[in-house]
Amino acid sequence: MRIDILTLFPDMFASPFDFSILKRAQTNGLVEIVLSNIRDFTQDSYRKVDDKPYGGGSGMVMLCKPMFDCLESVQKQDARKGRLIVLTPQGKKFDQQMAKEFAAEERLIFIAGRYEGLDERIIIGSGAEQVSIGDYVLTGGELAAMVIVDAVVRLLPGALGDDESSADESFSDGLLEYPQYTRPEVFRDMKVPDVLLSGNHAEIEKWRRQQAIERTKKNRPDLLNKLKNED
Ligand code: 6GU
Repeated sequence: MRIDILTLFPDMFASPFDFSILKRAQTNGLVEIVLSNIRDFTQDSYRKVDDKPYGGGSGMVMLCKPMFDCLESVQKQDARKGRLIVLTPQGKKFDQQMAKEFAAEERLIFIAGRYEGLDERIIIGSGAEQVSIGDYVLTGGELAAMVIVDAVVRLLPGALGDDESSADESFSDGLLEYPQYTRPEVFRDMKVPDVLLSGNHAEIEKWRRQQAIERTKKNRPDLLNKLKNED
């Protein structure tokens, strides 16, 4: 998979992509992440990427021209068309289902906006999908892009080791994950539940399922309602 990210701050991405599973996925050739600086596609001596909004109001709006020049240059770098995504709090909310869809693409192109927003014609003219990572406002799309890339890359076949399977983790069956324990059996008077030491795999399965349901009921009742409505 190839992932392109168009941003004014490519340096923000160095460290998050340089550790653990994401680093290994790149080294092993599962994913190539290409960062492009929108400012490199300005033509004026100020290297201007934004301007005041028509109609007035606070903040600055990102210009069409550098963005489209950057996007068209990026698109030409590879024959794969890819899925184009603009990161914005106005977008459809990203979730595990969307992560799975994205992981099945051969190329993803993300536009990370800064400032108060993008000229609407960037969205209309490029045909990009708008995606948000949640109901809060970030200073730009960069952190959202990192979150999405992380969630997608770990789903690529071969990205996780045998002992890191994504099959029974939170959200994979619509429930939060069950509680996990490792050694020692007792830590500060807190004991590992007996059932996990019993060796009875059927009982362990049953316990884990119950725990997952209880935890979901307590922390994320909205997920349970979703499950019910799908039945
Ligand atoms: Cl994608 N961008 C910004 N600026 N804020 C957000 C977001 C995206 N998703 C949630 N908040």
